[in-house]
Amino acid sequence: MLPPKNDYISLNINDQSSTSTRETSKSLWRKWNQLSRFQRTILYLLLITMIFIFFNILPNTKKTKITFTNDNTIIPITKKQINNNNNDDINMINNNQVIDEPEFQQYNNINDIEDEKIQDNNKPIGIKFTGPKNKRQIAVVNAFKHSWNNYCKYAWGHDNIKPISRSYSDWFGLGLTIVDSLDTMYIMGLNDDFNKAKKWINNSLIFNIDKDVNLFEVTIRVLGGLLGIYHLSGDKLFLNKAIDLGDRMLPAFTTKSGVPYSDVNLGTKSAHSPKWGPDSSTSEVTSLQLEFRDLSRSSGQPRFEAAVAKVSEHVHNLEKKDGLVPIFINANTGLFREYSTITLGARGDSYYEYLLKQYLQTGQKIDYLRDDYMLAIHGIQKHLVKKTAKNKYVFIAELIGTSREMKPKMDHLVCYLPGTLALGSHNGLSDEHMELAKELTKTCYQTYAIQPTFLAPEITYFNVQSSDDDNQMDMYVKTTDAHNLLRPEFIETLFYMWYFTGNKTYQDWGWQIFQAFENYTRVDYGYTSIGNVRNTQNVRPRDMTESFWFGETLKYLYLLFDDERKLIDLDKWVFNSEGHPLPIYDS
Ligand code: DMJ
Repeated sequence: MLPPKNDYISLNINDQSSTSTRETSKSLWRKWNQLSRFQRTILYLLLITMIFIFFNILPNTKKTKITFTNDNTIIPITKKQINNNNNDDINMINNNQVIDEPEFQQYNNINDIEDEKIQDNNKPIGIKFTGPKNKRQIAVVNAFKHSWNNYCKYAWGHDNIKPISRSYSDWFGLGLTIVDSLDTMYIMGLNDDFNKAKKWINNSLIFNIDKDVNLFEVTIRVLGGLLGIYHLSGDKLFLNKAIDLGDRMLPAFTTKSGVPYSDVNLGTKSAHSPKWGPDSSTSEVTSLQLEFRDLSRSSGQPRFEAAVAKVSEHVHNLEKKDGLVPIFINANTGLFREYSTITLGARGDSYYEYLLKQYLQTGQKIDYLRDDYMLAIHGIQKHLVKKTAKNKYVFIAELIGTSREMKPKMDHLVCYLPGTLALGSHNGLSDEHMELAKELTKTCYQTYAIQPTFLAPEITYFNVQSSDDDNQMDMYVKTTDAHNLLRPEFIETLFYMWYFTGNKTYQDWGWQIFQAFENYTRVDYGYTSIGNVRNTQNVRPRDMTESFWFGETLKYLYLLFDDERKLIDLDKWVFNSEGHPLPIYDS
């Protein structure tokens, strides 16, 4: 008889439970009915508020991204905000039918990218800028507007404006001026202009074109430009374009040595040496790393970083002259062209710059980059640092060809070096580097100040032999080198020197040079390169505005006149060789 007993007990319990539940609900219902209408309304409102909080606020606070305002105040962007933007971006890209690569399709789900980025980066993204703060910055913005408005009118979509003939020129056919200008406009707070440019990027920047381009130039200007503005604005459109471009450039690295060819066809994805010879330039193959690494870190796709890290490691293992490199390297053999010139100018310059900047970009964790940089600066001090006979101006000479004969000549391009030295010194590498930086800054300033236009020539020669002639000049310029292309290097250096020392003299020097640009390069329809800095009566305008005027020269001027030195935090960002800021990672 046991089973029935068990059944009974079981039923009894359930019955008790349901009875008690019924009793409880009855009593709750009774209590509810006893409430006044006012009390019930309050409870309804409370319930609605709790439901709202549950569905709208809690899910978004789980994943927030950190962003910095121009005051460096941290404000969170919710994932919902990001996703709203992303949907627009995806639609725009689909309309353009850019998504045609298998790798690229992996990014159709933008939420995946967001999750990835939140997990492994947490880098500053989506900074807001509020425009010029003082008269000098306003003057620079006005110069930018004068150049840009005329570009929009007469050269829209082309690489460069020709501001005298009111026409344009094309180099790669990639709208270089637009891409190089994006982050400058963003930093200057020129929002309408920026949005107009962004639309063009979305609708008209197409990489599937059967055209050879220079790997280095497109990397620093276009890839760097897209990544820089991606990080500043947080807009995925730019990252997606960058991934497409990166994949089109990767075939350049499929050489025996891994050292890339100089030229690549973005449409056919085939690569080759330059037309003029079998070699690539050393600075070019070693100045792709910041951009390709950032592309990998931002997209979560390691192939870009893998390709460029291999080049850096390869060059690291090559024999050098006290850390100094010849300016040509063969992509097939992977060897330097023996006895080619050693210079910190054309074809050598950014090899040294990217050793330091890669080291900083990767959180100062890759020792060989720092060691190669330190060795190179030591080599520069040993072999290339010279002084003029009269005023003892310090400059960086070149070692020419087979004989490695010293040539007392310095390209304007070398004037980036003091800024780089100051950056290294700020990061604890050497106080001595800062002393050299200060000396070189003075010399570069003189290359401007001694010219009647107050503009530096492309190349300056130096007198190192003492002479009895009291009129002997420290510096002189050859007729063929007397042009000025609106280059940025010295303004870039002044920005770093101002940023790290707070010495206003550097700002004042920049202001003098800016006024010289105003006086001698400003024309009715923009700013032009000139052929002769030595003659105020006839500077021989060349009818050309290079894209680095927008991307670098004017940007660095604007940053130089940032009295608070807060716009871009150099402990969080590193500028690529074309002035585009990329985030610093932990490793
Ligand atoms: C720019 O394209 C870059 O700064 C590059 O590193 C050197 N040449 C020009 C500016 O002079």
